[in-house]
Amino acid sequence: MAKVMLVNPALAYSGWNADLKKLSPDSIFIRLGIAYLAGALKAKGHEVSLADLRTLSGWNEYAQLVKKLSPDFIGISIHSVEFSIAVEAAKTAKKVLPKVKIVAGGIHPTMFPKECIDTGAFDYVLQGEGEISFPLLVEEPSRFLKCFWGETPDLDKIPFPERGIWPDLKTRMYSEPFGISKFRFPLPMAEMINMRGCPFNCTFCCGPGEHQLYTKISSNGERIPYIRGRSVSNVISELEMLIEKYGIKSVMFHDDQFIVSPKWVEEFINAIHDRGIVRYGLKWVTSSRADIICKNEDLIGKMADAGLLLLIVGFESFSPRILRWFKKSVEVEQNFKAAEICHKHNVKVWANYILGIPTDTGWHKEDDLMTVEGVLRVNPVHYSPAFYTPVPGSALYAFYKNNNLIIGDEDNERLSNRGAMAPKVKGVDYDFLQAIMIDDSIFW
Ligand code: B12
Ligand code: SF4
Repeated sequence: MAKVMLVNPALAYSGWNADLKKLSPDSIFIRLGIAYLAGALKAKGHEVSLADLRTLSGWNEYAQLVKKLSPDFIGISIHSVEFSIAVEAAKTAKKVLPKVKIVAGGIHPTMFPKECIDTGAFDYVLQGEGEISFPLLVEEPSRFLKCFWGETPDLDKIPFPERGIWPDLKTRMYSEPFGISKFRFPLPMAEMINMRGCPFNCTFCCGPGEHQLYTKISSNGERIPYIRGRSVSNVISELEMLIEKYGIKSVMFHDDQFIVSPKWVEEFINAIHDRGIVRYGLKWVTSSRADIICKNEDLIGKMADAGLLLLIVGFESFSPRILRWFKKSVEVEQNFKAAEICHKHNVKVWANYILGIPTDTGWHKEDDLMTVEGVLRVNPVHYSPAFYTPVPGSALYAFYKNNNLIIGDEDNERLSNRGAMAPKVKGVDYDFLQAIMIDDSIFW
């Protein structure tokens, strides 16, 4: 049996000593990838602990925790915006416990394994999914190369996420994560995910990164994207477990796109009716795209009848030029129509949109003005703006990097640890954006 400490380095959009009373998804959400690894490790008899940096006061407290827990292995889950924090976490742990083996995993190490190894901070990089291979690594590390691919799991056969490694899980479940002034979710709320990967190819998003992360080996030996979901019965079993164990009243499905297969969604809705989950009163929230909502109006109605309260819609922009630049495959009119459909079925709309996007013709403030006007017309229950970030692994990242447009230099480490509202791209007037941005969050 090995002692494994998992690290959630999610400081970038949150911070040390994150206050759970300040309602923000970045501070409150657990990380399901880590919880899945914990479930898989525990099922094999390993002892698992957690260092969620947001719950600590700083690097000193983290070093003390490493010393106290004295793990054999440390696994750090890394998104690009957290890369420098993850490197610091690995280096700090090595100073305290020079013999500990440190493993990097998640989307950033999958895309940039050499960059991780070159820091000298990690002993291993696991690319791809970790439920099968991470337990094997901690059992017999000598079998593994420094950098290796995790075996692809069957999503119906892996243990459910072990959320209990968060000692403050109940507080998190009772902290409504959205901070919407006009509307509250029934609590406690749990987080779940069905799909791994997204079939769309929007250029601002790290979809290509996900295509590298969720993969399988094809019959001719090539590694290919493997976008897939769980069976309806597997998702229902987890929901029933969460209702029984925690008495959850609501659930957030973190899928990139909940409606990838309308047939699956229909089956899921029938199942939650049949199992009495709708009658019990469970409410839910998830994400979708405007074009998908327009194509599936009846289904949106059925989702609403089955407890869907809120849809997070990635409108992203109301400027045709930016929608084309983002290869969103959505027209401005579809954005408006999708919002109408949601309003008609009494589903509240959370509007995600992005400001400050220079294209190959430069930055045009008119694009952002169109977006702000558009999003006002959509009348969402919550406005969720972000300043455009060139995300490593996205199709557009190369354009900003090659044209020297990224503020604060170009390497991934320096792009890390910046909040959603920090200036990221040269040539954008961020004072202007601050002035036109709509901020209706109650706490931040
Ligand atoms: C839920 C979610 C959020 C939530 C919660 C984040 C969280 N704490 O998990 C919120 C809303 C807060 C959020 C915020 C942001 N997010 Co987000 N988010 C997601 C989303 C939709 C699902 C994550 C998830 O649960 N996946 C399912 C689990 C099972 O998979 P997994 O995490 O990949 O873990 C598996 C493997 O990666 C591996 N693994 C992971 N860690 C480790 C560690 C070790 C040691 C090992 C061995 C293996 C391993 O094994 C796991 C099990 O198989 C993903 C997209 C996606 N589908 O993954 C985007 C995604 C991770 N987010 C992304 C981004 C860009 C952001 C933001 C920057 C957005 C913004 N502009 O505001 C912020 C930054 C927050 C941060 N600190 O990183 C990008 C990251 C791209 C990148 N290059 O890093 C993604 C991939 C979306 C995308 N396609 O662009 N996000
Ligand atoms: S923005 Fe949404 S729909 Fe587009 S590729 Fe990313 S997750 Fe998929």
